[in-house]
Amino acid sequence: MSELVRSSIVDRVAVIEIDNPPVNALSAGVPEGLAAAVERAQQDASVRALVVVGAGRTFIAGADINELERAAWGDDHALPDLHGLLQRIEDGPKPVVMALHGTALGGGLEVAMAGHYRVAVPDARMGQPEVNLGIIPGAEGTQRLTRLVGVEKALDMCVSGKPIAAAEALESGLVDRLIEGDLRTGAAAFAREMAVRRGAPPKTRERTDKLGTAVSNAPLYAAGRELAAKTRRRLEAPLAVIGAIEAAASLPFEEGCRREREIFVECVRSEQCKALVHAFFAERGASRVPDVPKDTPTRDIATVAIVGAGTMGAGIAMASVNAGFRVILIDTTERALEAGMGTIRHNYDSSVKRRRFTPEAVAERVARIRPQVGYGGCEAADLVIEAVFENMALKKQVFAEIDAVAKPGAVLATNTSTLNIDEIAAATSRPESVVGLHFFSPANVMRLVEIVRGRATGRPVIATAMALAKRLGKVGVLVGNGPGFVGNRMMFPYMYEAQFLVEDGATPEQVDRALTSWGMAMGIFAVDDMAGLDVAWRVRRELRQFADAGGRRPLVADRLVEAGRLGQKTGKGWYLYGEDRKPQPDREVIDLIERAAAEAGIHRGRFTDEEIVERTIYALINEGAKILEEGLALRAADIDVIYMNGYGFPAWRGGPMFYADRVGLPAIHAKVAAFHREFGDRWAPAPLLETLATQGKTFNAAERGQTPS
Ligand code: 3H9
Repeated sequence: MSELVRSSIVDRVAVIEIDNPPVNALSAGVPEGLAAAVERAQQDASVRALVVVGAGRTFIAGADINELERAAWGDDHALPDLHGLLQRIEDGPKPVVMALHGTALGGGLEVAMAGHYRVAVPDARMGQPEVNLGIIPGAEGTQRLTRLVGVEKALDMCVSGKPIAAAEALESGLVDRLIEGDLRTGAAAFAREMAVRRGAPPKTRERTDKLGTAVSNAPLYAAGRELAAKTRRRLEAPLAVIGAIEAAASLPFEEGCRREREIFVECVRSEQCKALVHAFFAERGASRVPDVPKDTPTRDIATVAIVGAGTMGAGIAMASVNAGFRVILIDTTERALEAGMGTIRHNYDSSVKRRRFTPEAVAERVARIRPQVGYGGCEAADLVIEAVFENMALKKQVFAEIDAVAKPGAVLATNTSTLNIDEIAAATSRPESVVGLHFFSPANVMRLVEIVRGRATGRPVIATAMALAKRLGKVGVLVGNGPGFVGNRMMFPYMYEAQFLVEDGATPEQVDRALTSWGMAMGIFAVDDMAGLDVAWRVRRELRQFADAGGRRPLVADRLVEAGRLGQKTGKGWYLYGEDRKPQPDREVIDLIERAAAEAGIHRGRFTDEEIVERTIYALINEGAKILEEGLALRAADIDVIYMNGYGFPAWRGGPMFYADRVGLPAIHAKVAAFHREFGDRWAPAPLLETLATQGKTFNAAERGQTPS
């Protein structure tokens, strides 16, 4: 018997257990082992019913994404095919009960739906998240799910990729019973009950009662497409999956399955699948730090003190209470604290309106935040996060004060987005406890945290910061201590190039449109307005490295700040903002740009969207290559994770470094070298880009061992 699948018989019920840690993925050997165990139990005269259950923390979390990745890169042998297994489960004469806990996702839910019945523990979740990997369910999931829950619900689950809770699964017909108490015992009892029912056990594939008609389904498909276009912009799989659900409702089961498989295979081979699978592993790989092994001891955190109740501090406080921590929110005046608590209440109010939280849950969270003037009580904090103004002198003063009150063993973190961690740590008597936690605004929403390692930062402190990011539901990426760390350092050449394009003849609107059509969540000028133009202005003054770009100084941004145009908060920046906060082009800005260009003797021309994208995105890539070479990022994939989670880079393009790999480094290098000749020093190709391009290598290949095609 395969060790991945075990069977035992308890009181005439065969309990088949899948044991493939960590998440019982359907890796090679699991489907075969499961099919053999089902076959044996069906043949065994002493068995009346079967229960399939997952060992460890979950039922099956889906196909093995490693195999999927190999298939995406051209290895057809790795393409998972579960048809034989599903048929064997569904066609057997004895009832098969799928017992779900943890998460039944993707191929896991597909296996579960081939069973005759499903039972689940109340905190189990079920979903078809395949679209997040650029594919659709490929093991008859679209066909069975549509039959079990109906077209509307199937569309919702498959297009959004979001799992549903067990209670919702029960209500929609996906699950037959919830089991309180021990799952195996409850599932076996349920199986015995079903075994005495007359007739053959029900087959999902024979059901037609929820399939609707062409007329009743047409508006549902239209709504599904609208939802996909709105919420999953430019993604191919969410639209593709609607085609498979249409097939489920309009074709006989076998034909529907064939159609689903065709679409699945097409999606697996797509560029988007390669990128999204890269994103999946890149995110998980980011937590691996070579000299900080997984078993590094971490410090316990229950109470978090946050110094600074501004927008950032308030967002971090929300993220912290959402994760179950107690929070002390510190500022220098009652007024500042009231404003901070006001921001927090306002944000939670809108979550209640959007039904994300109940009013009771919000009240409980807010009650866990203790606003406080001064550092009294700060000695109780296990972690202190400084979130004051971006100014070195102020940060040093705050750290000296924190050092005086924080208990031994507390982690001291700074939320600086650009400043030198070592200098900040030197203001304390315990630099080994100091780490950067660079949250992104709004901190209660954005998933990225750059964890900045100073020269003295201790390994347990890094491990604690990594664990904290996970507990906060965020993705932590370790970066080195250089100006701007990784994300913001790359942002400057990208942003400046956009500003030069505007001085050279484009408009902010044209640049932003080119970038958003290419896939960026927002245009760079809209981002600058949202962050506040004074932020970059201050950085330009604080850090000489960012004052210009290889000799050329942007002309317009400073003038906008001097004119009081600080972005959204003042109602105008690169754009004009009305009540609706939508950016409107502003003639005044265009005049200012034209004047600045004329004074500097710049000849203004025209640009295609392609030129705009190349100048901005390639600036990002070239800087990324320098960062990689300097060791500020551990791997190219980490840079990808940072850009996809913190800067609105489209995940379906896999991040800037993965995108560069796919375009081909020789082509990127040739273009960068041409820009170098045309525009001078700021475009000097990164030596690493040059080397890899010459050797025919890629940024990401070494990391995942994949063969770029
Ligand atoms: C599919 O099923 C296609 C079918 O329709 C077609 C069939 C023909 N495979 O996330 P975590 C690893 S597509 C391989 O940190 P958590 C993960 O890399 C699949 N490995 O844990 C990590 O490894 P490491 C549809 C997987 O508790 C470790 O497990 N299914 C897989 O925060 C822990 O992961 C999905 O898309 C996998 N399927 O969350 C589900 N899943 O420790 C994807 C995880 O070496 N998975 N690993 O870094 C998830 O959403 C989360 O992992 C899960 C656990 C919620 C399960």
